[in-house]
Amino acid sequence: MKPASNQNRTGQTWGWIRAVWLAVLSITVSGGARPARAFTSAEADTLWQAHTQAFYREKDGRAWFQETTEGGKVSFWMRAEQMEMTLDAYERTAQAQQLVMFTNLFRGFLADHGTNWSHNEYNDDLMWMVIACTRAHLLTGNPEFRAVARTNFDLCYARAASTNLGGGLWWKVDNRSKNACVNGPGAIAAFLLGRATGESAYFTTATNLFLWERATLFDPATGRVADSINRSGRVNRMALTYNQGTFVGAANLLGYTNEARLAATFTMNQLCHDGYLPPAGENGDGGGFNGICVRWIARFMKERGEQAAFEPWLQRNAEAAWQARRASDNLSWCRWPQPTPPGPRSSWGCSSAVVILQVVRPPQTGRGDNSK
Ligand code: 7K2
Repeated sequence: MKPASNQNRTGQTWGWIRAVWLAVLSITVSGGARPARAFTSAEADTLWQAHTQAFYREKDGRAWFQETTEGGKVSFWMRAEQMEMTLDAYERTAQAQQLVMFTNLFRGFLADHGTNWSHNEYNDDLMWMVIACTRAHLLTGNPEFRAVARTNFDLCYARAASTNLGGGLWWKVDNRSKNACVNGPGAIAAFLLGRATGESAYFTTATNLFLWERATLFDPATGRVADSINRSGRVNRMALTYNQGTFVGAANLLGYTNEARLAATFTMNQLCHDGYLPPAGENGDGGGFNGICVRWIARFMKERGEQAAFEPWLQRNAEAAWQARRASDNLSWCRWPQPTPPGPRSSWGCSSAVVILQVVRPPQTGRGDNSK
């Protein structure tokens, strides 16, 4: 028979091993409810600066984003959305330089696409740029931004709104389908123009577009936002993060908090794998979907005090986006937690990581604020 003390010691040793093992397991399995390491606001600066260095170009006060690290100029809607990314950075840092960049991007955009965008047959494209310009107006008071936003919202709405299928906006001028990607942004654009102009008709339009999307594309049982409905009434149920995001954004602005929470929860629980937002193809339209998604979910979370439900998840993604950057130029692609590979990268594909670091605040460590 072994002495009791020996048994005790063995028992203690196993107890320790078990405790350490459980701790490791809980960190791994908890899905990072508390990330092991906390990204900082200096790191948000770094990702922003890396994107600027790789893609932002300016000549004679007119700026654009390169399409890739090799060159080119990014197309209409990806350009509009990277202008929104610039506003996200400004909203976090309040650096006047970022508004100068936005103004140069605005001038560059008008130089390439004019002040009337009716030549573009995609109604969603116009709505994205209206949102960018109206946000910029609300931040600066510059009437030029509002004037262009208003003209183009009005002409887009006039050609896209119809009573077919109960209301809503057609996606394209061929009037074949009504898609979440124009109706969510359309509702947001109308709401922001309501704020920018003080005209109540824009708020009414925003509400009508949102209520049509809720009735037609949203599933209140699950929070799923379907991609589109075609002109024969057939719904494409595919759920994409950017559509979830703009639905949450419109719902939040208009005060439909339950709908916003449902759609955000669906995104977190049904579209993510291991908590990570789905990796999109970085060169197509999808490269920036998660940035759009997170921009509106984070705003909803902050404005409605929903941090307990969504912040650990958003911070886990932001940390992964930071960790996924590559050492050579600090660019981070849209497929975190996988590391960014070497080779040419697209500005749009590298924008989601920048956005998430701007709109999600760093975890508060309890040992003082590590956010600088
Ligand atoms: O089919 C639509 C939409 O419903 C769907 O969610 C996405 C998926 O694809 C298009 S929207 C993307 C368009 C954005 N405006 C410019 C167009 O060239 C582009 O197709 O990706």
